[in-house]
Amino acid sequence: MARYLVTGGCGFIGSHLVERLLAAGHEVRVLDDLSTGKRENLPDGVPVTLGDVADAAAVEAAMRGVDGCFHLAAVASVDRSREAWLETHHANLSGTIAVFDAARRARSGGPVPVVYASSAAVYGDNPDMPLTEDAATRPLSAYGADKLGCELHARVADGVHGVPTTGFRFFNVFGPRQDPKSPYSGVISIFAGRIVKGQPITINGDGEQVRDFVYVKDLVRYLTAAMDKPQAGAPVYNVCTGIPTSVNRLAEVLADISGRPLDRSYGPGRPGDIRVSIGDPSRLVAAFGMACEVSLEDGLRETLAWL
Ligand code: NAD
Ligand code: UD2
Repeated sequence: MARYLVTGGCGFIGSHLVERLLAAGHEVRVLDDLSTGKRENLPDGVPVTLGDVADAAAVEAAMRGVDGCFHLAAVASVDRSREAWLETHHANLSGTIAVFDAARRARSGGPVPVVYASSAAVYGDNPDMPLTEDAATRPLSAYGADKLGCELHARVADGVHGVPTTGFRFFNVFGPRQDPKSPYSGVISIFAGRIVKGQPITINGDGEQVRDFVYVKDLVRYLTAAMDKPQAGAPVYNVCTGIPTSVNRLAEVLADISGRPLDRSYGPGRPGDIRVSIGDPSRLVAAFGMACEVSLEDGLRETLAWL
């Protein structure tokens, strides 16, 4: 049994991670400002400290005595990072430095390992599909630039301060508890939430933009596996399937599985939208000995069942 801090644990991905850690018998505490997360996403009894991950004192207090930290707190929206550049920078990059800094001193036995969320947004408009971890990073958004900053500071945490870190470049994650009501949420939760209610959906641009969708329960297995075996050298891994799905196709599959008619219209393309984003999972699979297992269709069924 170990004791872990999960920042952003009340959020979509964080709550699935907390569930998995509790099921494995670990003790978990959460630091979250509830800006997008919800207390109800977690079972009763999980201690939640309400605080800002960019507040060094709050992070130090939350991390005291833990065996490891999963750092997921961030403003997870490309659109929001365009509207609120400096504000999202504080949460997304300063918050990560606060976590690495606190990890240096969190326990008497030495620095605690940190497993943190990066993003496929670091690749930006790199057209070399599928993207391997060695592909050039060319972020297009403040969000992607800050996530790349997290990876650079992870190297400092490891090389200068002896804090073991593992970063994961999540591609497009989906599943239950991804907020269908927020305009900043992922396309699957927005489309699913509307299609089941018989409401129209809007496709940005021509709908032929392509994404690599990862089911959340597949993803959290990698986070816990990385914590079990911290590595030196601040490694970073894609979390992806390598399978492309266009936004048009996604809408059709969702309508098909839910048995509802598809009422779609096409709006202007989203500024800064990436056209194609497909990852190469080879390094992930080699390092952890497991591939993503849940198909898009099965993941969509579980997502629809939760709504
Ligand atoms: P989410 O919005 O559901 O979760 C983020 C959590 O962090 C929320 O509970 C929120 O309240 C909290 N939070 C935000 N700012 C905070 C702050 N300043 N201090 C404390 N808590 C704060 O989003 P998610 O999809 O679960 O994302 C989790 C992580 O995964 C983020 O780091 C995100 O950037 C990353 N990520 C997500 C995706 C995706 O497809 N969902 C893709 C790539 C990377
Ligand atoms: C996702 C992540 C982001 C980042 C990035 C990595 C979310 C919310 N964001 O951004 O955190 O890690 O991946 O590259 O998961 N779309 C529509 N209609 C809608 C909503 C979206 O057509 O109502 C389109 C959108 O224009 C885009 C695609 O769907 O082409 C996916 O959009 P998204 O916001 O789910 O995810 P993305 O890839 O911008």
